[in-house]
Amino acid sequence: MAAILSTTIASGAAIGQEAAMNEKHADAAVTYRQSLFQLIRSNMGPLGGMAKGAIPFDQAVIETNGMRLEQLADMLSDYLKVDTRKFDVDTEAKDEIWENWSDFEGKIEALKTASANLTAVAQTGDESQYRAAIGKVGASCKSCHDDFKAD
Ligand code: ASC
Repeated sequence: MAAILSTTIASGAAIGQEAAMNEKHADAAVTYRQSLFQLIRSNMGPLGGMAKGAIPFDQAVIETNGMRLEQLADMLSDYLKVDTRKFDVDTEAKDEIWENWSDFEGKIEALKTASANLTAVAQTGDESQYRAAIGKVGASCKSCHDDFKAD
């Protein structure tokens, strides 16, 4: 364990991260993490439409997508831990993700919490709470993008 720890520190990566080994590894990591974000986006899309009033509230969709968002959020740490900073990859992921890894993990936790809350709210069937609960999920997306996404 001590040997693993010192090796990790010497390579400059924080605990929980791993440096991409080569360009191919880095490119694959970008493809996989962008795929995960696309699934998050796909599940967030209808919820955003409901919160805006563009489509009617649908309890079943809110419950399903809330559960999926929690599950997808649970994968974020694994898919983002591959540190691609040393490679010339086409990415909107900011270096700060790996520089401030514990802050980044805090943002992931916020998405998990907001998603679990959304599912719980949908299960109550109290439509008056839907918009605010969706808003909390959207706010967790934005809070992370503000710090960690280049756009
Ligand atoms: C979405 C989406 C995001 C977030 C963000 C919230 O639906 O695609 O990136 O919500 O816009 O502010």
